[in-house]
Amino acid sequence: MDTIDRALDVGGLRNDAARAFIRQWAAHTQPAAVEVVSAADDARLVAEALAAGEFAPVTGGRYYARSYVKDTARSEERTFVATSNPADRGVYNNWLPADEVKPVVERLMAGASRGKTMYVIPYLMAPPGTPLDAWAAGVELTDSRVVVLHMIRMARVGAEHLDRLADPSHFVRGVHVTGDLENLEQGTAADKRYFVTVADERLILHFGSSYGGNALLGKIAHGLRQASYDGQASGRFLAEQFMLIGIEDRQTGRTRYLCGGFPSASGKTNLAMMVPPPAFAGRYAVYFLGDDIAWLHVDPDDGRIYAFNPEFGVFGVAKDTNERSNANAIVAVGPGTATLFTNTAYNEQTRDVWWEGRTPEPPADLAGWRDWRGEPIGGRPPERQRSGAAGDEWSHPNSRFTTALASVPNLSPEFDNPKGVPIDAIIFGGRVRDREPLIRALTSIPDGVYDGLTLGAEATFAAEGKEGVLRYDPMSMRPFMSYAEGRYAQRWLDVIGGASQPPVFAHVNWFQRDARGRYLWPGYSENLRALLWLLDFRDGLVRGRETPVGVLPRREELNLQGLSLDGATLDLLLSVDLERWEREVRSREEYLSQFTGLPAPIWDAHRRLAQAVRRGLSA
Ligand code: SPV
Ligand code: MN
Repeated sequence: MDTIDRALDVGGLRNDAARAFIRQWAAHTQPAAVEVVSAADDARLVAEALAAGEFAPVTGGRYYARSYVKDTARSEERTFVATSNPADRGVYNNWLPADEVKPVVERLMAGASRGKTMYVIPYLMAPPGTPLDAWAAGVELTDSRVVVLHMIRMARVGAEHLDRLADPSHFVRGVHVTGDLENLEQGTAADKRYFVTVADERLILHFGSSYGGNALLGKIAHGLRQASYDGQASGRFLAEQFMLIGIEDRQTGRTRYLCGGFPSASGKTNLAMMVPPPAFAGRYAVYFLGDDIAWLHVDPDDGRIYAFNPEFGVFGVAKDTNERSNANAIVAVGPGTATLFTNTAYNEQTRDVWWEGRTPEPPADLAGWRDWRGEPIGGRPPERQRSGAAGDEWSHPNSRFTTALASVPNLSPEFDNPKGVPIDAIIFGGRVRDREPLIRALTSIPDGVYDGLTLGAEATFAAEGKEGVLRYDPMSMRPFMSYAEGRYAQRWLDVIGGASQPPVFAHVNWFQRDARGRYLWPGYSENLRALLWLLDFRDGLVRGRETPVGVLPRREELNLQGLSLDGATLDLLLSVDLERWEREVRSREEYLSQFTGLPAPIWDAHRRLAQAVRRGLSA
């Protein structure tokens, strides 16, 4: 018996197909050793990471790591979906023929793990026992211990997850090779990074990063890209970049479940960890099920849509996370949670972390503080120490915390229900300055699906695009699309249309501003008020006001108890600027025309909206 076989035996990895996969890739990337890991290895691996200098200690049994300076975020330009079927090419999925791109990545990976350990991470992207378990198992091979420690928090990790498969060879095969980060020419024309999901082979090959979705293959590559492909290939489910929450009404004893998509930086994690406003705390509770991914399916027993979060942890943006924006997150990353912080600022004397927005001002005493690059703040010229200007931040804008679901204070007891929770409402929300009202309900499935497909967030100077121009992000899946958008829209119509009690759809916007640029709505906890209106609307307890763009709350239908908001502001929040909408309709026409095979009911919904807006304007 050779050393690889022995390592697999020691790690309890009995699955023959997995063993063959590991042997094949070990022969190719040439690691010095192979090691199977499980969640039980966490403490030992943390100790090794501390000893190796990959982690620095944070008080309360938490840890800190810096990434390579040019490896700080998911790269959309270097991410590709490959298949053998050209019909899978979409507008957003960067489709490549599998036989063309596979050899390119394989060449980059050849011998690239020399001298390192190849960690074998068997994992499950689902609560154990789910009806979708045929699509949930995977094996990630990685040459990074830090990646292993993140995966242990973000997914259910252990060889046992491969022992229960109905078809033992049906698991996602993921290969992650870090590569020589200092010589990959990131962001240039000669960029050597490749993040490829070969979706029709269920094979994920990621080369050239050890950050977030580039390297934790269970999360985005499997949980979203591969899963959405599997969902349509099997006809069994949808996989979406959605948060998932429960709202309990203690008066009726009922808990209702909502899920929904928001483009990045639109507050999904804050929404899912929401604390009800003080005036509501006695009556309502909000429960967290997930902040980034939901798999949706129709339950054969009652015909309703059920959803679960396939993840096991939270990989949250640190920036602006504080007691007011997200009190539950502050607890979830607190002492005793074994949280991993990446690319925040770090104090090597006090073993503390800080990020922009954690407190209004950075720590007053600069002693021991280093920025995310590892440079001492005290070593900067005084005017750059606390300017907050771009480039002077202490933490990277995409710095993150990684913590287990179990540490989230408002975690729902249903989070690991294998079937998921029944969905009452699906919401979409972007960051829109002056067109989208606080909330508008959509009463037909095609109208709701159309609304999701036309979701977007306004570009800022920081992101690509012209200031204020909408960057469309269908269902918030733009970076995670795995097949053509027309077919994707049809899948949505089929799945939701096949439900016995379809959820109600709504569009929300917490980011409306007045002419002077001030936010009209306080957001955060107060967002619960809009969601409660939606549930009342679904139950027929309120009727709302019909407008060309959907049903809006009447002023008196929103529960504003404990919130001081003047009448003029409220009117603005619940108003529809039809002239802005007319421009939006034209821009949607252009956007939707890019997609081939968009189903007729989607175009019909678009024309209905266009006509209603026109009629409203001439009324
Ligand atoms: C996102 O970018 O939407 C994430 C983080 O959830 S990452 O896993 O890096 O993709
Ligand atoms: Mn995400």
